[in-house]
Amino acid sequence: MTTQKTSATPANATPESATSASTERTLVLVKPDGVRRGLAGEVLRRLEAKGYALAGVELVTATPELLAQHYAEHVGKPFYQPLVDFMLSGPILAVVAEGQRVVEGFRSLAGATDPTAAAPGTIRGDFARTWDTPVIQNIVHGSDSPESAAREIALWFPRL
Ligand code: RTP
Ligand code: MG
Repeated sequence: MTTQKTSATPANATPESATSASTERTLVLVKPDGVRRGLAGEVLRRLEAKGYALAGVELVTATPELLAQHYAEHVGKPFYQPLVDFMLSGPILAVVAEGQRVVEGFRSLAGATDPTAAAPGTIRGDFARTWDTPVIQNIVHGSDSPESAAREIALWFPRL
């Protein structure tokens, strides 16, 4: 009996290893509420199960300066200081995920900003709810455009 390869596709040509000019990166943050509740692994699991690659993972404690840059678009809004206080309330798992259309793809995995409205099956829909807190707590952050992703990755992973 002869042994035969069962696939004509070389192992290094699987979709999982394909990087190209269209490969995108996004910044995902498991916010302090997510880390406190032991959901960091669940967020990584969902990213990997969807097929995205992890290009960087680091547990970090934010600073007011880093958050002022990260949330520059929200400086001056009524929820800005509560948001900063919340993001300083514990460690954050910072993740760079990679794949075609990953920015849009992770926003879809995360679900709506308002966790009460977020669809079941999404991270926020499954694991977050509304509380009587000064700012919405919704487990994860995901960059909202490839341009935001590049800016945010440079802030959280200066060596990547
Ligand atoms: P994120 O930046 O965290 O991925 O969330 P997002 O794009 O869905 O929402 P964004 O408008 O960028 O707001 C950033 C985070 O601020 C908190 N937030 N609280 N009215 C409120 O209390 C309020 N609005 C926004 C949330 O934690 C939101 O994710
Ligand atoms: Mg945002």
